Amino acid sequence: MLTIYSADHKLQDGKFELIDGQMKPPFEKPQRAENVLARVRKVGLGEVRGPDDFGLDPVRRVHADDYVDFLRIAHDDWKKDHGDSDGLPLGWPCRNLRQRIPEAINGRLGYYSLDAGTPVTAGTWRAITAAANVALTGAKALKDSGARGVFSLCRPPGHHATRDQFGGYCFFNNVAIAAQWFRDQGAARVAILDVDYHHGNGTQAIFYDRADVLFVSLHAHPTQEYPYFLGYEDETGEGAGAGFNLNLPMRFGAAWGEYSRSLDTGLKRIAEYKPEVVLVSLGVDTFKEDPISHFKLDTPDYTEMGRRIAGLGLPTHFVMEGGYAIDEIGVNTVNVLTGFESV
Ligand code: SS9
Ligand code: ZN
Repeated sequence: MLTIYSADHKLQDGKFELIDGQMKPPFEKPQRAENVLARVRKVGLGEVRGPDDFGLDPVRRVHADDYVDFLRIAHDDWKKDHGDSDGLPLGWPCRNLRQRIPEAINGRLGYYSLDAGTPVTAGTWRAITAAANVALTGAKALKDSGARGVFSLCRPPGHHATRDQFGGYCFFNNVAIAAQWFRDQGAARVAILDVDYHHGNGTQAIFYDRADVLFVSLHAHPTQEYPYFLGYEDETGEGAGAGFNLNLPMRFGAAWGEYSRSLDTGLKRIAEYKPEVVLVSLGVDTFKEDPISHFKLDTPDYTEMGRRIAGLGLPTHFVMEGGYAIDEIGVNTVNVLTGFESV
C-alpha cells in the first residue's frame, strides 16, 4: 500500500496542553507520526511518497475563509501580544454571550476554538497545510491508480476541526477535505468511517445536512468522554442529510467483542449506502494502553479491523487521526493496513 507522508508535521510541536487542570507536555507530538512511519518501513508496506501542493482551494471547500485566514496569521498576532510562547485560548463565546469576532488575539482564539488543549505554534500553519496536502495527495493517488487502498499519514489529526473551529489537537479536517475532493472529482457518494476513540464532531458537523457524504462513527460515549457535546445516538442528520449520520457510542471499557459488533453495524450501513469510495478516520487511541483513553482494544484486534473494512470491497483511503500510546502506535496502525491487504 502506498503511504503519503510529509516531514513538515514536525513543525507542530507544542510545548504544553492544558489537560485535567494541569499544563502537560502534549500527547499529540511529532514522535507519533515518526513511529508510524518507522513501522510502515519495517514491514515493507510499500512506497512512501511526499505530498503535492494542492493550494488552499480544496481546504476552503470545507473550511470558512475567515477561519483559514485566521489560522494563517494567528501565531504572528499572538507573538505581538505575548511573545514566543504557544497560543492557547482561555475564554469562549458560550451561552449568554455574543457570537462576535473581537479584535484581540485572545478573543479570536476563543471564537475559533473548542478547547485549550490545542496549542497554536509558530509552525502550526506549515504543518496543517502539509497535512491537508498529504490527505489530498492520498485521495488523488487512490483515484488515479485504481489501488484498493492508500494511507495518508496525516499529522496533526483533523476529525475534531469544524468548518471554523480548531480543537482536540485538530486544525484542518483532513478527512473531510479529502472526502469533499472526491465529491468534486465526480464521486456521487462518499462514506467516512471514523474509528478513532473520540467522536469526530468536526466531520459530523461539516456533512450533517448532506446525503452525499455518509458519516459513521464508533467512539467513547460523549456523556463520558471528549468532545462531550456531540456524538450521541440520536444525531442522525438533518434536512437532506437526515438518515446519513450514524453514531455508535460505547461506554468506557469496551473491548473487541462489543467494539466489533458496532463495527459490523457501521460497515453494514456503509455497504447499504453503496459509496464509490470509503475514507477511514484511522485513530488507534482505542488501544488498551492509550494514556488518555478508556477502551480495551489489543494489538491483534487492529489486524481484524483492517480485514473487516476490506470486506466492503471498496476503494479505501486511510487517513491518520489519533493514538497516543507512543510505543505501540506504529504496530497498531500498520496492523489495520496489513489486515486490509490480507483479504
Ligand atoms: C481528555 C482530554 C482530551 C482532547 C483529546 C483529543 C483527541 C484527538 N481528558 N483532550 S484524537
Ligand atoms: Zn482520538
